[in-house]
Amino acid sequence: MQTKNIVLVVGVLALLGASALLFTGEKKDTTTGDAPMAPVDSAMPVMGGNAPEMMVDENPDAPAVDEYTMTAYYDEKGKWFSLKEIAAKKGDTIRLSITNTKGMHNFTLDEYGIKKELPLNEVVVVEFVADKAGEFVYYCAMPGHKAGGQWGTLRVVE
Ligand SMILES: [Cu+2]
Repeated sequence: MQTKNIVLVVGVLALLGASALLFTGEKKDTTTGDAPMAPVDSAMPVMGGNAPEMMVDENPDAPAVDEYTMTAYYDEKGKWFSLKEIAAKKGDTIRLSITNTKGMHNFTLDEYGIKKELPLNEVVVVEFVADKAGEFVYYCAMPGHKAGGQWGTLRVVE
């Protein structure tokens, strides 16, 4: 997520730079005319209107590393993962840092062949490439924990 944002910011900065150059070029061309102020006013809204459109197209298929942090625990109401949903684009790397703060738990994601024990008060990093599209349920395979609420949805879109 952070990587995506940085890429976006860099893209916007590059865009602003390009717009400035473009703007300077137009200004030079039009100053040879009779009314130098008029082109400046008319050019402004056009620049503003173009920027958001181009931001959407910024690296749409670039793979990213999605980092998440969650805890595994239980309370009087059930057993839980603090994160109920993870969304990714196919091909993204998902890096989950999980800390078991109470009880005995594991992180299981059958479709990706993942089953990691979560020792108490240790950060366990689960990292994999989301190379299968669809909706998958990650859960704790300790008896009764999934039924007690300890599961979430991994949503991978094409
Ligand atoms: Cu559990």
